[in-house]
Amino acid sequence: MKRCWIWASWRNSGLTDRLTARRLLLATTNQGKAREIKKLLAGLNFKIESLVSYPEFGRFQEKEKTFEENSRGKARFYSRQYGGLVLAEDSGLEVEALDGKPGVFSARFSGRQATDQKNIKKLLKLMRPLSESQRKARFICVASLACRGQILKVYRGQLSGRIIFEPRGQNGFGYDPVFFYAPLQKTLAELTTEEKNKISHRGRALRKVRAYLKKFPEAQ
Ligand code: ITT
Repeated sequence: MKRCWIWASWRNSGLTDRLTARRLLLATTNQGKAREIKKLLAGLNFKIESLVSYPEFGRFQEKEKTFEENSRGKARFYSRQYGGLVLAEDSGLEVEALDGKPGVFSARFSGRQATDQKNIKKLLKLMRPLSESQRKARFICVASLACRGQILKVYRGQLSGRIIFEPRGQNGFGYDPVFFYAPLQKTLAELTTEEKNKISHRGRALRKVRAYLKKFPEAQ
């Protein structure tokens, strides 16, 4: 594969920065994800940028049936427009008794005007008849790194738990208030970002991304 040199020449940087710094675009519009990912990648020798600085890139339309296809598509789409490394991830919740729903539709489960609250409300309503033993669920995260339209690496992480009957906790985002993690006897929304990152699907996938980036570009 063609080597992907990303010694940056980003705006307003000095000569030293241009020669030594490396850029990584976090390709997500979800502030909850971005907060967790920034902590998981803290301290690496990369300038981490966000899509907020690049409104001209437009928005990738997720149309695929799997997390991996969406994740790869998102990473490729933004990396064709960005002169550096791109990290995209597709993630979501799969409920066993609902045949894996909401799955890739997790963000828009309650329709076009979906919010976290509306998604949770719809999920709890659908699951109301289900007993405790029928409430098994898992979060999936597929993280992809790309450069100039080519995928470099794809990593996966998952977390098993169950959906409770009423939301609990104020932290996190998405379905965190209804996702109960038995080993800690808490929902993910009752954990701090650091505690959640230690065990979460995203934490598991991003620690592999981190190990790869630590060795980059030698790792290619
Ligand atoms: P980007 O595509 O811009 O990254 P998005 O929110 O649309 O943002 P996804 O398509 O990957 O991203 O959908 C992820 C959804 O899955 C997210 O909006 C939540 O509803 C749910 N989700 C994923 N990870 C979660 C987590 O750690 N905690 C709670 N809910 C999560």
